[in-house]
Amino acid sequence: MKIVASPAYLSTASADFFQNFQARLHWSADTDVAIEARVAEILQDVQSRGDAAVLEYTARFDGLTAATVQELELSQAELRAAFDAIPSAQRSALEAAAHRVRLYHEAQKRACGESWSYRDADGTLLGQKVTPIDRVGIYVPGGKAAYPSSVLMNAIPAHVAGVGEIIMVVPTPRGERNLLVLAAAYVAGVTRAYTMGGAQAIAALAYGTATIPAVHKITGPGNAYVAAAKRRVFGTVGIDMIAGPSEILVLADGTTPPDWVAMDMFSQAEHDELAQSILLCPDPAYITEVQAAIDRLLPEMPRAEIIAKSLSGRGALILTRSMEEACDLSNSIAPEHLEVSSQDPHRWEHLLKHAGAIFLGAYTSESLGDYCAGPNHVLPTSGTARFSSPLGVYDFQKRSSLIEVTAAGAQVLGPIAAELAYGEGLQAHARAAQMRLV
Ligand code: HSO
Ligand code: ZN
Repeated sequence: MKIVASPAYLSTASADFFQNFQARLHWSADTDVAIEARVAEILQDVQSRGDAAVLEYTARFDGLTAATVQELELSQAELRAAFDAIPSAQRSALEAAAHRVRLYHEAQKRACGESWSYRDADGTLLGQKVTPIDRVGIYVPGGKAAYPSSVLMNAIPAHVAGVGEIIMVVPTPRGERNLLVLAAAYVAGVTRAYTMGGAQAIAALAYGTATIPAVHKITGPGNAYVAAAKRRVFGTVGIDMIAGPSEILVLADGTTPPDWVAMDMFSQAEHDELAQSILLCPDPAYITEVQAAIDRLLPEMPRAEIIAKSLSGRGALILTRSMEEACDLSNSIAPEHLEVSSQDPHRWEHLLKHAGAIFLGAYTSESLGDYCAGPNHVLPTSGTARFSSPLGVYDFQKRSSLIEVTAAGAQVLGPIAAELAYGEGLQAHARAAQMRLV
């Protein structure tokens, strides 16, 4: 049977555009109550029985039996051995990608990850001290979404931030290790790794066990159980975002070869049947060419079925009245990845406000950003780019305010504080400030 990918064809000029557009866009992140209940039970169990519970769940869900949790630990020598065992072309690519991702995050740290302070006229020192989180956990999914590139994208910013200990967990069904994932852990500077996954691994990281030290923050994607577990341990530890399916929005002025755009749309669609690929373009003839490229290229794709389901179920080719209108529409979607496929991308860039990552110009395929350009590929999805940012060095740091009031400064601040403290009925506050007045 011939596989076809038919994204919805929509025009902003048609009367029912917004209705159809909303229907396409909608994605429900509703959590499954059965999953929630199961996860709550697992978390509780690991919290009370520790290592023994972790071992039982790992045997039951991953078919991996071990007598102790130490046996599930991968030593640095084993990570190194994995690196040595992969083909040399993969070794070089991993190192080149890691190098660029490191440089980018070092620049990010210099720009917005350093402590700062100033003194006011009385000599009072005010500032912010930036410190790394002591210990973080990185979840790496097993199975179809086991991405070595995601190991780099999570561990490198943590390393650059100065995190003391980076503990990776990766489900390893029946003990079959993913060498490329372990090699990436080696390259990225992971300090400890355990072959365990699921809600039980999240629980072990959040609460700690006799063997596994509790971490202070957990990042990294996972399945519905892992997402539910991360939501539940939030508060005990920090978490990153809960990622939805991948998304790409291509804003095209019709000057990029249509095959390039079709393949870029495939590149996100191949992640997941629920991934979303959207083209916005003011030129109807170009949209027809992209659809023709989709039809021609799809049969060559090993993941044609996933791509077809994603494009037919959630994809859209949208004819806009102008590039300006396309920019507005893109802002209303706030996509994870936004490609500005134009010969003059900077003309449109200043109109674009909400996107996880913006890829400028025909040569900037989103896939380069996924692996090796440098910026992080962990990005806000499902419209959350309206209020959140890519994973970065700042996610592995925290900030403490610094205040040093001089004797002269205390004379200025004391009366202000005392006045407000009496207003709030808090006498000790007021008197503490007043005692320092001369
Ligand atoms: N595009 C994905 C990341 C990824 N792509 C990993 C390939 N490997 C996140 O949006
Ligand atoms: Zn990708």
